[in-house]
Amino acid sequence: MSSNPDYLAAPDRVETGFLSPWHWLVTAVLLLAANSGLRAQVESPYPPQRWFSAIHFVDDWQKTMVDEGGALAYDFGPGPYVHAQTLVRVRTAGVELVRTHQGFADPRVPVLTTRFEGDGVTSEQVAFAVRQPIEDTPPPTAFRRLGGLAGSAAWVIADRPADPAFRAVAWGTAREIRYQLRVPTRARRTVVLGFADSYRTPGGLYRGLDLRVEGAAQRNFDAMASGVTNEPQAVAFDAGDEDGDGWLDVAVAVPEDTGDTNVYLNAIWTFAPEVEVDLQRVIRGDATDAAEVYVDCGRDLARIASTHRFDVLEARFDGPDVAPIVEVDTRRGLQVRDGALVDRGRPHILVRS
Ligand SMILES: [Ca+2]
Ligand SMILES: [Ca+2]
Repeated sequence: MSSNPDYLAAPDRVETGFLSPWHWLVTAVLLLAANSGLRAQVESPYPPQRWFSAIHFVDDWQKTMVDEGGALAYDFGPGPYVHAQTLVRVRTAGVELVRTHQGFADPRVPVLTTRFEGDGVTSEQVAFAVRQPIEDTPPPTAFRRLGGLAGSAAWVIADRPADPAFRAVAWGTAREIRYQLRVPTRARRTVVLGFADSYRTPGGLYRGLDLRVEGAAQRNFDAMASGVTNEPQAVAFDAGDEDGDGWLDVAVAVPEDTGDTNVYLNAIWTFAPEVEVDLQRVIRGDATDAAEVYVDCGRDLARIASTHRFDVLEARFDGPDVAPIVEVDTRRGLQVRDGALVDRGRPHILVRS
């Protein structure tokens, strides 16, 4: 691209006062490129082996990605961040399809096309998102999350029968996780926090957690002290609304001596003081019906979303005897119901042909 001395000298002539010289220079370069009539081409002789393309909207609560193989990719976890814990792809039985193309027709429109070929079969798969406002006011919850809402709906497959709330996890990236639980003013409650770590292995990085529950003494907790990955565990607190605001404050904070400043929390239960709490029953999910407040931490964004989100993967095949297969690889606890896969009672994956 040629440079034009008149354009580069332009900052000296700016008199309006609100444009910085830097802003003016950037704008001028863009105009020059647009007027040149040239089509820029970026060559990538050494592409990465793996990549993701975004198909969500700028202000979207759901950030869906598509991997280099055309699969919808979800549930990136708090370690390792780069692996999707849920992948949805369409392939064909008995035919090895190889990707021949992937790209956006227009970089400003998040509709991604991936093409495949193999054994006389071709396939074109188009991924895009659609959203629709939620008209109904969501029912009030007896809890709320403060600060960041980061989390993953599919991080843990517990190593034993456990409450489904252990799967999804709230996390704080170098900051506290904070929840407030509704209680009668100045009431006391037993608060149980649930943890399971799917990332670390025995002897690995130390990631302790400082647990702060209003009205109870602070405790330090390390789920890997047991030496078991994916083990659901629970810690009970004799808590109370000491400041009389009608909320019990819960925080999982970063200890000073930690080797990993990212903290996590899988579930919360509160019980009336007269309820005898057996932590093994809580872990199994057998005490959840007796809880006054039950929080499946890690699903916070979906709970407060103002739009429904639909991701569409439209797959077309051309060739003899094509038998498409929808393949779902996930840590979510999906169940088949009425021809759909449902996640905790809600439709999650539908297939139409
Ligand atoms: Ca959870
Ligand atoms: Ca309080």
